[in-house]
Amino acid sequence: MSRLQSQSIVVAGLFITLLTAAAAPTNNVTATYTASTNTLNIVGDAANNTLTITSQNGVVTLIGSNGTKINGLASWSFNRNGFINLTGNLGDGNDSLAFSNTSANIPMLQLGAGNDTFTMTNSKIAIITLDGGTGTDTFVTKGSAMSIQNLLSFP
Ligand SMILES: [Ca+2]
Repeated sequence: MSRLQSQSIVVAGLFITLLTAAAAPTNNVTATYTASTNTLNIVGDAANNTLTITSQNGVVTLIGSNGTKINGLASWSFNRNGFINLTGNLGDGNDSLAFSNTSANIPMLQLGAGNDTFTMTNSKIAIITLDGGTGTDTFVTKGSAMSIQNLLSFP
């Protein structure tokens, strides 16, 4: 009797493990830069995507942290001097996007469901539409200049 119970527990444990592995998001942000429209598009997955976008010497770099990869890499860059257009959707999860030393127009950026954070540091940003999605979202600015038209779904 006790041997049978032991086998049942093992089988149930395996089943749960397999389901968890199949549902786990990879925590990757797909980033593309289209030079003709000067647009950086970022698409997150269901994980808690955490990334920084920063600029130096004509190079814009996206850096993942807390397990987030950018196009499967720890960081990803493209050449661009001056402002960029930023679009995208970070999807589900508690996403965190930090914007540092970069000038940008944001025609449309969705942070998706979850408790998301958008932080700007030493940046110049014109936001047309920033949609926080469901959840309790946080908007932080440090030493930045910005103009905002639509800030949606923020407390
Ligand atoms: Ca996400």
